[in-house]
Amino acid sequence: MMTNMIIQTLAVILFIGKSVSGVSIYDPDSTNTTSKSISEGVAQGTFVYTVSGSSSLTYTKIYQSPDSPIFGFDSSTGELTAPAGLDAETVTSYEFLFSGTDGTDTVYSGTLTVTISNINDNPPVFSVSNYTTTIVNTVPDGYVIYSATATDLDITYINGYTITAGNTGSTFDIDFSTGVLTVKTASNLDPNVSPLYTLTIQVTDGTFNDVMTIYINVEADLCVPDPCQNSATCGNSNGTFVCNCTVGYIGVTCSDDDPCIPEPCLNSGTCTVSGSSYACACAMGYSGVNCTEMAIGTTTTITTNNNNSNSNNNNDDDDKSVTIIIAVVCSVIVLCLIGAILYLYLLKTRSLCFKPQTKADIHKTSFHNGSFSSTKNSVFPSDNTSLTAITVPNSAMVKNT
Ligand SMILES: [Ca+2]
Ligand SMILES: [Ca+2]
Repeated sequence: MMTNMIIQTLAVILFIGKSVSGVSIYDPDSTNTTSKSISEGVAQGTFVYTVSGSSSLTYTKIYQSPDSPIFGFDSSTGELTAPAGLDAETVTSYEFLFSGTDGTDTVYSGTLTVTISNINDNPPVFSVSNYTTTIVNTVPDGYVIYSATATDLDITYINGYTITAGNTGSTFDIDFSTGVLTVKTASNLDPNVSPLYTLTIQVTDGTFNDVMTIYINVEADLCVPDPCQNSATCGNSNGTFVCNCTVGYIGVTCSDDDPCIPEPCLNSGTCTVSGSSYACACAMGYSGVNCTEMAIGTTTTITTNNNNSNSNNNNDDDDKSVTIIIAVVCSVIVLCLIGAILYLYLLKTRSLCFKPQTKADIHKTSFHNGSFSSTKNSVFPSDNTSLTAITVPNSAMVKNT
């Protein structure tokens, strides 16, 4: 577009005010444009447009965008013709600019736009070439089996879907517009008669076709009679039944109570079902089967009440042993403290009972009724040495008669 504007601007500068007699192409400084539409499927050389009806000028295609494929152009007649390889899915329009000269003066056209219209020149293609599924023999009429989809590179297209083979007894149906495959005659479904259907699905855009294969296995419904208990819902999966239990029940048939309801794990522990039992994932600082025990120096501890799990029971025993050891150590410390206090008390008491006496005090002592008396200065040292440090000789004692 920028190139186009530059060319037109130059044309205005160079040829403004000039005219070429008998020329019907566009005034170079006008904004006139015109358009033309051709099919992407036209043959090479097909006429597209005539720049001018005059035969007295020599014409030039001075501009084409995009520049490929190159449109044909006759400089004497001014005819524009289609190239080979037009593709509406790639380029939807082209723009052109022309000039005409009588040998002396030159004029330029306005912009010619050629639009490329779509035709159905691309086939539809299925997203997958085959699909396998399994249904049970109790599904109802209208049961959706598969939704076939095909893509088409054409700008616009209409695809239609049909079953072309394998639909024994018209057991199945497919929507022509949407490609949705359903069960049409459910009463035909019998795994003992036809355990497998192989359907050929075709898609067409009216010109081109594609096919895919759908394999449908038919199995007996294991949910009839319903094996699930306590209001559970039953489903078939890979040749067996699956019970979706309601809250509070577990087990293959939902016949067992959920051990996590009510919540057995305390102190923010998390309960998970483990077989027919449960396991508590304890919060930091707690341990034990139900996270009721304080854990010392431990992080999260997972325990279980599964009697078959010796390892978890051993963990509980270890926790108890640690607790007992700590209790014993504390008791010993307390007893030692009590013993020390008692010992100090006894020492103090004995000290008071046997307080050292001075020699004056002992001098005052007399023994009566067969006791002994002492003579001053014959027994005791001159100082106040305690009594226990003195030996009294027998000669110093006189028995009173
Ligand atoms: Ca098509
Ligand atoms: Ca097309």
